[in-house]
Amino acid sequence: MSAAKFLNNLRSTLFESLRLVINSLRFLVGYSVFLFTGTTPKFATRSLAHLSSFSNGRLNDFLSWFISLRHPASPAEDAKGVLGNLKKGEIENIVEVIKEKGYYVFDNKLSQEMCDQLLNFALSTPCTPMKMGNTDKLDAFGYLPENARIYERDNPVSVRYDFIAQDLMQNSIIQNLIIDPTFIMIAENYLRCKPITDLNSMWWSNANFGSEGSSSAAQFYHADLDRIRFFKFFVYLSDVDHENGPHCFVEGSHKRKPRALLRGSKRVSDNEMKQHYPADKLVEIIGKRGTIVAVDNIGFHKGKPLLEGDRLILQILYENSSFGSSYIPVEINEHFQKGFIDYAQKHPRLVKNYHWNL
Ligand SMILES: O=C(O)CCC(=O)C(=O)O
Ligand SMILES: [Fe+2]
Repeated sequence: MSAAKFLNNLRSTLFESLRLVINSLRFLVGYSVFLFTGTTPKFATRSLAHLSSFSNGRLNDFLSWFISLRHPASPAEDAKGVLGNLKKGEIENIVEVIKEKGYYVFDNKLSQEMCDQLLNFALSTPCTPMKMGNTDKLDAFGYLPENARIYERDNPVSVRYDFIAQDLMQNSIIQNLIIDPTFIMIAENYLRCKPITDLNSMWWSNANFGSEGSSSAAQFYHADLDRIRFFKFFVYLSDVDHENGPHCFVEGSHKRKPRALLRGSKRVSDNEMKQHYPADKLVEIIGKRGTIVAVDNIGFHKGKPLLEGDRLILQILYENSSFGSSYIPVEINEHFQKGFIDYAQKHPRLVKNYHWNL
C-alpha cells in the first residue's frame, strides 16, 4: 500500500471513530433528557439513526430487549377485529412470518363501507402538499401547513399531500383502527411490549410529476431509523397495482443489512439495491382497496413512484418507545369517541405521545 493510501485510510478511520464517539455521547445525553422529560432533542434522533446503522440494528435489538422487560407484552390470545377472528395460533404464526420476512399481507380487508367513508374524508378535508423543489427551506416533513387545501385530484400541485394528524385522529374509523384488538395484539406481540401509538398518517400520492420519484416523498429505498422499533399497518384506500404506487419492501432487510448499504436514513438507489438482493426479495405489495399490510420499516422500503392515477394510503403506527418522536402532539379532545377514551384511560402507554384536553 502506498504511503498516501495508508494516510488516507488512517484519516477516514479516525474520522469515523470520532463520529462514532460524538454520536454515542449525543445519544446518551439525548436518552437521559428523554428519560427525565419525555421529549427527545433532535440531535439525539439523528444519533440514534447513525448508531442503528453502525451497529446494523444490534443497538435497536438491545434497547428493545430492555424496553420489553420494563413494559412486557401480554401473551398472544384470540382476538376479534378488523383482521378477522384470529386464533392465538394464527396470531403467533403471523408474528413469526413478520419476524422472518419483515412484512405480511392480510387476507381480511377493510370493509368497502369504511374505505368509502375514509375516501370521502380524504376528498373533503384539507391536506398539505409537500413542497417540491428547494428542499433547504423545508420543515421536518417538507410541508407548509398554511398551504392546507382540498386535494386537487385532477390537477395536483405536488406529488404528495399529507393530512394533518389532529384531523385524522378525530376521525372515528381511525380511532377504532388504533385500538382494534387484532392490530394491538399483533403489534404488541411483534414489538414484545405494550405498544405506543405515534404519527398516524394518511396521504395522497400521484403520477403527475414523472416516474423518477421524490426522495422527500419516500419514493427511494430507505430504512426508517428514527425510533428504536416501529411497527406499521398500511391500509390501501385505492386499488394499488404495479403502476400506481405499491409499497415496496426488501424482504429480510429488517434483520441485518449488507455492510455496503449501511448509511443511516440516506436513500439507496434501485440499482444498488439490486446488486445486494436477488430480484425475488424486492417485493412490490399490490392489492385492491382495503388491503391491509403490516411492515417493519426498519427494513428497506419505499413507495414506488406512480406511473398512473393516484394512491390514497393510511398508516397506523405503533412503537416500543417514543424516543425519537418530535411531532406536534395530538390532542385528545371532545371529538374523540367514548370507546377510544375508555381504552386510552385503561392503557395510558398507548397514548403517551398525546395530550389530554377534555
Ligand atoms: O409511500 C410509501 O409506500 C412509503 C412510505 C414510507 O416510507 C413510510 O411510511 O415510512
Ligand atoms: Fe419510510
